Amino acid sequence: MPENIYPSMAASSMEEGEMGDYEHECRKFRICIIGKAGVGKSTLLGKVFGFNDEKAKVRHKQEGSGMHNIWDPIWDETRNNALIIHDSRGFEAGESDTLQRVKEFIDWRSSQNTLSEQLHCIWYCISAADVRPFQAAEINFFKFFQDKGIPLIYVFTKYDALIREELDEIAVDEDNPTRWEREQARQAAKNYVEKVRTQLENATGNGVKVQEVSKKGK
Ligand SMILES: Nc1nc2c(ncn2[C@@H]2O[C@H](COP(=O)(O)OP(=O)(O)O)[C@@H](O)[C@H]2O)c(=O)[nH]1
Ligand SMILES: [Mg+2]
Repeated sequence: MPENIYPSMAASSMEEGEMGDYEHECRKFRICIIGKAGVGKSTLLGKVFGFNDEKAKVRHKQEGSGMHNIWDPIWDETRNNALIIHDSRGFEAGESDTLQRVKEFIDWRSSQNTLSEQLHCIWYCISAADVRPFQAAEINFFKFFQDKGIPLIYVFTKYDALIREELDEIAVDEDNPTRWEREQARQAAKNYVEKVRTQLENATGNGVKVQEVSKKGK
C-alpha cells in the first residue's frame, strides 16, 4: 500500500471512525504549488513528501503541453498515489494570460462535486532571498484564492539564503561570524518575513499564513 498521508492531515480531535469516512470520501490530496522556475518547488516537495520529480508521472490534460501545466496532475507512484500535485510557474510582470489560466483552473476545480477533485491547499512559493514588491494583478490573484476559500500558505523558500544575506550585512568578518552576529541575522530574517506577511495582510485581508522553509534547515 502506498504510504498514507491522511493521518498527518487529520486533526488530533478527529476520531478514528470519522477519519475512515474522510478517507473514503477523499482518496486524493491535491496541492497546487505555484512559483517561478527555480524558486524551490521540487526541492520542497521532495523534502516534505519524499516526492521525486524525476520519477513523477504527468497526465497531460491539455493539448500541446510540453512544460509544466497547471492542468496536468503529477504524482509519484513510487511514493504515494494519493498525493496529486498541480504545478504552475509563477508570473512575471504583465503575464495576465498565465494568471487567467490559473484562475480558470482553480474555478474549474472548485466547481467539482467530489472532494478528491477539489484543491485542498495552495502553496504559493516566493524566494525569501528575492522578494519583489507585489503587483496589483498578483494581489488580486491572492484575493481570488481567499474568496474561493482554499487554504493558502505563502511559502518563503531559500530561507537559509536570506539568513546568509542578513549575515553578510551584519558580520564584521563574513567568513567568521560570531554567535551573536548569527543570532542577529536569524532575527533580522524573521523580522523581514513578518514584514512581508504584514504587507500581504494589509493588501489582502487578515489571516495571511506564511511558512519559511530551507533545504538546509534554519
Ligand atoms: N540555498 C537554497 N537553495 C535552494 C533551496 N531550495 C531549492 N534550492 C535550489 O534552487 C534551485 C532550484 O530548485 P528547484 O526545487 O528545482 O526549483 P523549482 O524550479 O521551483 O522546482 C536548485 O539548485 C536547488 O538546489 C533552499 O532552501 N535553499
Ligand atoms: Mg521543479
